[in-house]
Amino acid sequence: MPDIIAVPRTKVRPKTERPKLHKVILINDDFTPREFVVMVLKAEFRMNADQAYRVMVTAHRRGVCVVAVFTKDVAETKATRATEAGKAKGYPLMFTTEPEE
Ligand code: TYC
Repeated sequence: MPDIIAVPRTKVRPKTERPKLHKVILINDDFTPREFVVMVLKAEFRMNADQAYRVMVTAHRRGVCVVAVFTKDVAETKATRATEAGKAKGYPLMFTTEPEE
């Protein structure tokens, strides 16, 4: 009797998890000048004047505003650089990051 070789008919497709994106969040404060916030947003996040102004005003009115999403490394680097830009001028300007759901 010939051997029966079972051929698996289901394809194994290993799922590659997409790396989670991280939000950069701008936090309002009472001291950093509006124009400075706009300048940092333009420089670090490559926003135009209009985009930067809208993000700044949203944080000013609501307390926080999502600036953009990036991979974890890029989000953390940009948030740190932008926060440092404020610190260098003596402002308490703060950018944080958090993973997207
Ligand atoms: N609230 C600041 C002011 O009135 C401006 C400001 C906006 C500061 C957004 C931080 O994330 C910020 N001068």
